[in-house]
Amino acid sequence: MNIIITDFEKTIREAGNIALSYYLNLEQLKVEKKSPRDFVTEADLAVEVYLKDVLFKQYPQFGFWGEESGQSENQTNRWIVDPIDGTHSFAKGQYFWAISVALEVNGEIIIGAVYAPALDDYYFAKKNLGAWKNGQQISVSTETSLSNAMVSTGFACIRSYLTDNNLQRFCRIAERTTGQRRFGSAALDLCMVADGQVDAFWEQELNLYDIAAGALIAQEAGATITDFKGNKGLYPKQILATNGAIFEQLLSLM
Ligand code: 2AM
Ligand code: CA
Repeated sequence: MNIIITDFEKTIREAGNIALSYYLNLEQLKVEKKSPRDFVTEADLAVEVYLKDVLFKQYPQFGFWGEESGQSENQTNRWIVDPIDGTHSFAKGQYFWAISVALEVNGEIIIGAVYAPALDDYYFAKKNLGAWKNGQQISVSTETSLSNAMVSTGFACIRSYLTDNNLQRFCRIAERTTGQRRFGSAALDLCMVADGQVDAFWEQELNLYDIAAGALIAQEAGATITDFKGNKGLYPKQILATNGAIFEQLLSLM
């Protein structure tokens, strides 16, 4: 299906401006807990209300699934939205948080946008056509040695009280790599693999709305996306994204 999207970047950037208006006034921000380690702020809600409204008006043929408001009717072809990925970082005034919007048609993610307003970085990908950051085409790093690699991960599994808390895996991989980072937004982590800022990223216990857009961006930039056993595809409960060249080396440590 050839989907024409007009004014899409404008819509995403406007959502970013809404988030920024709260970010620049954090002392006034209302923060609530959805569960003991999971936050929602009024900014998350405002961004999602805006995106749901505009996307429904502009593309009435698609349904909507957002982290905060759940699923509308028509989940066959739908927007998958995380209004703020990295809410905790956002609420602390840090830089690494993003708006994540993906379009799924017939079970396939065909468009992905991740916008980090505090960095003013806009990542976009279209299935089979490539990935861009701020209008420039991007590709994964060319690092071939795991021992030289810079990797990133996250610990949503700890926040979800999972028995496998990623700590042993992290230690194992940290001992075999040069750099390790933890940015706190899975959507942005995947974009950083796409852009070659890190050579690989893995995390467990995520949701589709955290990774749908970022995984397409990474894949279109040349990344290999698998679960921890190396099965290709999108597995939110176990995602491993690498530049491809270090895939086998990292997979053996998962
Ligand atoms: P969020 O900021 O939208 O909640 C960071 O490790 C990643 O985990 C982020 O993408 C974050 O998304 C997600 N995350 C945060 N809390 C979580 C929880 N309790 N369970 C699962 N994922 C979570
Ligand atoms: Ca999220």
